[in-house]
Amino acid sequence: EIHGKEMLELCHCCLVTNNSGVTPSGQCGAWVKEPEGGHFTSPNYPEKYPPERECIYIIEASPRQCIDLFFDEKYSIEPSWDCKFDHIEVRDGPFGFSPIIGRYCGRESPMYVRSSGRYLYIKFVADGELEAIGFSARYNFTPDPEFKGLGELPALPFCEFELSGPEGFVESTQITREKRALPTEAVDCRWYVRAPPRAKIYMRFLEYEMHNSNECKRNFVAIYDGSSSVEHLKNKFCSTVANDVMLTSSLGVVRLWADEGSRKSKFKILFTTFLDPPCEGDTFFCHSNMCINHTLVCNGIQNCVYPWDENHCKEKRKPSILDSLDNTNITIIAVTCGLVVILLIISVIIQVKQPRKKYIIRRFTLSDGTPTSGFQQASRLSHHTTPAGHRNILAMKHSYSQDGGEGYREADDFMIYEGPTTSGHHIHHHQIHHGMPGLDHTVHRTLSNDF
Ligand SMILES: [Ca+2]
Ligand SMILES: [Ca+2]
Repeated sequence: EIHGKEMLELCHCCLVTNNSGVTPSGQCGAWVKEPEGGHFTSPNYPEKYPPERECIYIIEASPRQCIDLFFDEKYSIEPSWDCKFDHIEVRDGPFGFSPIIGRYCGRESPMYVRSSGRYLYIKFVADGELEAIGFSARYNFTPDPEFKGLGELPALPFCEFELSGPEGFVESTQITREKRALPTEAVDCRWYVRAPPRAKIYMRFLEYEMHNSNECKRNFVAIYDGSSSVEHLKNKFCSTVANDVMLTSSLGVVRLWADEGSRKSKFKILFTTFLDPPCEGDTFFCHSNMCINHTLVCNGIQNCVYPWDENHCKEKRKPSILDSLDNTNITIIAVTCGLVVILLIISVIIQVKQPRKKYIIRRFTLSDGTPTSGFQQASRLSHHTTPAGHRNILAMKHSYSQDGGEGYREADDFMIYEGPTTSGHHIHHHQIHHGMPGLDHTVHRTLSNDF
């Protein structure tokens, strides 16, 4: 048990100070790691290397350090034009696409290489025929001249997190929330995201901002696929954008490096674990080679690469809108509605009261009012007495068609109800109110005083 604990501590030490790796592991020669450096060789060195072999060695130095790499003089690789058969390739960075320093074969050796940053990528390739003794390389870590004067970096706080489940958030705010580091301290934090066996992990950036953008030595977010070892480093972001990452293993590691002056660097990643199709049980098919947990459908978070899991979720969204109405909102709506109703009532009262100076109400009935005729007529005969006492009679005949198609029709006969008449007035204005065809009509006639 004590041995196991020691191994763990040793391993942790390796990760921090000498996180170097080789792929495929166990097939690519020897690798001795020491705190200040180490050495590695091609397979079988100093015997001939085997045919059909591709080995990738990645060296990682601690923050503010770079790498000096020396090749042993006892060196030989099958020569070829442009080194297109067996060769060694050295790159300045952790990836196969990092800037190339050189490609070597025959008797030509890289001799000495210094990295510009914390990483070196070395690839050794042997084809199917003609072998040689290969190479042996030694490296040591040295302070990065770029950080001269800053001195040695103080010990970094231990900062690791464990996450699991069908989905979850990896976020930089967790560091301060859980008091893992002071705001003035540099951090090198890791989040281990564990999916069930056979499952994979999709990581989507919801938020990403590096305080010192494009200064990769000062701050970056890295994503590893399989372990936190450098050979499993999949992406490293330090510019203005970060892309979503699809992992192929069930262990994802997110790492944030931020020096003392970069602690405003922040990110938030949504991780979703998924299985390959065909989708079994009640898993949901994302249309992008992902089967996700059914609980992630319509949960308000886009888990699929395209929002298939959040489409057609209206039934579930409706109550959420109602739920969002709190008491204040309801009060405001109620008061507004009440005011509108009161204003309406007031305006109706004013409308009704104002022209009521003098009304003459006359009723008449259509003698041949056929209910289905679709038209109605309102006719009026009005008269008033002149000051001289003579009676003038004004007769007006109107016919209205309600549907427009019936056209004009004259009223044949009508009965007139004569209300009280007044003298000394002129007809000035009238209003006609329609009822249903054939029903009694009420005609309001307004008379106004001209004097
Ligand atoms: Ca060869
Ligand atoms: Ca979802």
